[in-house]
Amino acid sequence: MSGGKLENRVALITGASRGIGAAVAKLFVAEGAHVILLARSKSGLEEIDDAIRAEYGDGHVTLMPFDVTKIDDLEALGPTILHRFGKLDIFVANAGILGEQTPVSHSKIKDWKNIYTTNVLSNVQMIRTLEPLLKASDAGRAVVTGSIMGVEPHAFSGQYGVSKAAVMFLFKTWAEETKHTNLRVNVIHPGAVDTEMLRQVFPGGYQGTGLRTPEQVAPMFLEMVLPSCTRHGDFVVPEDFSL
Ligand code: NJP
Repeated sequence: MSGGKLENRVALITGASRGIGAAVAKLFVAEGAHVILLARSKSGLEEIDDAIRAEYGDGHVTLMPFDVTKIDDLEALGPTILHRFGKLDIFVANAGILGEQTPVSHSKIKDWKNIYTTNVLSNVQMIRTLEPLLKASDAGRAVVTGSIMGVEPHAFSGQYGVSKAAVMFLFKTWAEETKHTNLRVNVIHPGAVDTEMLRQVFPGGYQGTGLRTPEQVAPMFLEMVLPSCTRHGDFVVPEDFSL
């Protein structure tokens, strides 16, 4: 909104049709950003758009129904955003899937290829196509939603853990490559968040401590994309969380 912390910023948020990405989108709009929401589900995106319009009015959201596994088509994302908006200030790399929960010895190569394409290769392609825009911004910001499962191995979650370890390493590497630019790149560990993905991991209900709502973790993303943010190449974790 006018006078918000993200006034005049244009933000791309992937995985914005529900869960963490949708909550981040609402917070960014509340702070004055224009958000480009990307996910496969058109109806999911429209639902978030309706909720944002009801609260903040028209003109704050652009919907981009898209499947990030279409790697070759993703190459056009940067030029498309440049043509439509003239710039991009913020990239939230949040889309992700859980993959199959199965022992490595029983897992199928086709499932590994699918999760690696969704969680890792799509982000390589987005970095390739978006970096020129983010570097051209006066305060380009990028964050990826990481996971503790990519730090500590969990039985039966190999596909997810390996893909999350890879994408976090990817963003840390990108941070090394951009440390002398205006761009700030960080990895956010949200902890356990009550979303569809968590319900897939714990179909009987999450029994651990520290469960948060998507709305409770969204401020971590806001902090990392503010023009005033100086953190770079960091793992960002909730206050009561240690790695
Ligand atoms: O999960 P969920 P979260 N192309 O399933 C989208 C990480 N994380 O909010 O395509 C484009 O509600 C999907 O949209 P759709 C996690 O690894 C979570 O929890 O319409 N988009 C939806 O919007 C992930 O990186 C926890 O199905 C695609 C979104 O991704 C991020 O948080 C803990 C897509 C997934 O939303 C958000 O997940 C943690 C594709 N091919 C990290 N495939 C947690 N929840 O506890 C999926 O440490 N999407």
